Amino acid sequence: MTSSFKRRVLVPHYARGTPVETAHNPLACVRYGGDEAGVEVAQGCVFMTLPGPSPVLYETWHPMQIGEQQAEGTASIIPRMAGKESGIGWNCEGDVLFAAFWVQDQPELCDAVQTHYERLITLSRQKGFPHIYRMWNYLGAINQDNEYGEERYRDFCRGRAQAFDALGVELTALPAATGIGLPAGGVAVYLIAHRVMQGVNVENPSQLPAYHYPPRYGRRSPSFARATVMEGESQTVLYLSGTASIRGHESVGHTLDEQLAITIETIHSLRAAAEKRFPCLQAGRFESMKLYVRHPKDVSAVQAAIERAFPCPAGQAPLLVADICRAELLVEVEGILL
Ligand code: 3EB
Repeated sequence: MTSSFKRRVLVPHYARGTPVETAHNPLACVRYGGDEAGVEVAQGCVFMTLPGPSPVLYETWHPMQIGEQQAEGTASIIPRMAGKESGIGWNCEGDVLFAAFWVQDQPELCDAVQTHYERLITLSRQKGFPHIYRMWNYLGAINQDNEYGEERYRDFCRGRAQAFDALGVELTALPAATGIGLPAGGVAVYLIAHRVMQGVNVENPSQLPAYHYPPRYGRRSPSFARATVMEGESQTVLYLSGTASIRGHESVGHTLDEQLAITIETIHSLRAAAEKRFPCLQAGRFESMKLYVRHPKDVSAVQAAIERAFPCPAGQAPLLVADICRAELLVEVEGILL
């Protein structure tokens, strides 16, 4: 008898204002908003809270089937397992893993970020999920200087880059990511990883790869790919990194309207590059997006423009007011296309 098992990846679902943490048995629930930042594991779920104002946004993570595979040994029937070890909350089921940390604020972020990043990646590998395909990074006071006069985002980028170096991750193997500010506190990082499927990275022809940004943006370049694609037999999923108004390596556009137009154009050009390699994405649409806006006054304009350019299912393009990793950037957009 040949048995097969479902090949799956993780996708988010968004809800506002209501405590849906345990709805539909998610692997993880990220709460954007709350006083007590942190990561805990309870009832077979990772709960992560990021500091911020109410109303709270809940992001729950669910396995989605993208194909069937012949069973190899017992890989098909790995049950859900969750835990917290050396500050890393994790939860896995079958071939998908969610893992996260929260680290308290530090006068200099680099060392704490490097240590926790190495623990996070090492834990993913040790649990059997070496293929990290998407990461999120949120840090307090992202555009402020640390004690040594270095912008905290740049300080963070050093720690992250050193961790990837130390663990032998090649630049072209870095996952898609988001890097965004928080109103307060330290550093929150989470990732999704796969047991057997390596994501395929796509760069954007209109932008320099972030890992090749010149030193004027920081001593170490940001460690991320523009997008990572997970290809299944029945579904292919594109995870789009946080995307802002950047051409080459330079921020462009002073007004919100200019930055919005360039951000949308940048997403189209990334999508076109991905479709060349994965033609099935041509029929795809954005299943969800997350919009980040620096100034509250720009909220409705950003929502309207993105909704027009990339219609998503109702409620699945939530917006967060947040600082963005370059002080001149007013808007950033991430998304998942399938
Ligand atoms: C950019 O393109 C805008 O540091 O992880 C976007 C996505 C950005 C991820 C990160 C930063 C990050 O450089 C900023």
